Amino acid sequence: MHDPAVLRSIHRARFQAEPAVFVAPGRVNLIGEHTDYAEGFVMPAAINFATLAGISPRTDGKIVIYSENFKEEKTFEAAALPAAAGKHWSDYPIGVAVILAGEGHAIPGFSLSLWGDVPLGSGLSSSAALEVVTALAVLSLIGASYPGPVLARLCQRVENEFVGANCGIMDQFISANGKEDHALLLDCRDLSFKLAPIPHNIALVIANTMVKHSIAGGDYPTRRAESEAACAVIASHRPGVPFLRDATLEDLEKWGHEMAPKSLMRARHVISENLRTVAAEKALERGDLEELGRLMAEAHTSYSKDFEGSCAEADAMVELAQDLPGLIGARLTGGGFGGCTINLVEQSHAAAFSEALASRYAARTGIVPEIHICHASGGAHKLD
Ligand code: GAF
Repeated sequence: MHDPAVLRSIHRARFQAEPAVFVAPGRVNLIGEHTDYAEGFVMPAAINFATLAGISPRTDGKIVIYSENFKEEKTFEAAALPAAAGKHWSDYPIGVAVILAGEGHAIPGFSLSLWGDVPLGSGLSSSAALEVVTALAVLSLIGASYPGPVLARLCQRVENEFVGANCGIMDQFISANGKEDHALLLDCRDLSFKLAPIPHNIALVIANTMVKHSIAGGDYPTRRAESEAACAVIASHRPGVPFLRDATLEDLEKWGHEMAPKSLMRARHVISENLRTVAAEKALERGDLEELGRLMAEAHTSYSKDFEGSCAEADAMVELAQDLPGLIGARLTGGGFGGCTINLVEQSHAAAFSEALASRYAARTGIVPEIHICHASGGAHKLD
């Protein structure tokens, strides 16, 4: 994580004011992909890449947001917040102000400095980190606060209602509620969760394919729509199935022939992924790492073949990891179509594993990957 003292001095120099400073992490999802918007299960962990925000009040009614990453400043009027997103990085922080205003909060002028090290467009939830850290900062400025799950919902609404990305709750939830050394088995229906301890001898090795990932593009909403179309077919026979969370593989056997072939494939992924995610938490809990690895491998195949959410580079990254010493399990993580793979690796092998994977991947694809040895971190909070 970047040094908060540096952000403080950036903020002071730019705005001549002392900021309150907050942090929100990115995330990696161990298993449970495209199940969140089906009200199913996910098992993410917050990671030690994060976005920092410094905030101080202003008296001129302006909201001035500076991004150290983009070296760019953007100004808004607090009394006339934008009605629509501008396809710009500032959509995320100003979207938070818009959603909070819609909740009845009076939004004052403020200066906000942002600086993060969550790799952008890599499927590690840089945008969720940006939303959550901004929400914490603005809420503290106006003397309000929300429980973590409510904060996560508000930030999800920034994506859904302001930015225009039809994502689920996973990324905002884990950024707001992550716990050091733990993954969370999250039930996306009622937002209850179970802490899943990650043993100290397991490293989270995150391998970036360097293929850009975006959930705003066409593929994410298309897959979501296809899976929801399958659910509608099941619901026409069995009304107790509002979401694929409620469906079974037997439902697909009975009524799959009424679905478009792609819809059937998407639904098979989502339904089986829910089962795998719950099973993976149990395997982790009883220390059955072989079973955990098997479930991750199965999840990747399902994501790649049935959901068609992978890409040649991510498939290669997973395949090339298979026989490396120390690997417990590998799969593509996050929204898909690029981004990163998550590799659970025995800590003592993590460095050699990363080096070998990087050179194999470069030799196979001609792309130099970025590989990070991460650990599960705490959720968003204020920094002293
Ligand atoms: C992206 C979305 F933002 C999440 O809500 C989730 O659907 C994920 O893709 C896929 O599991 O990260």
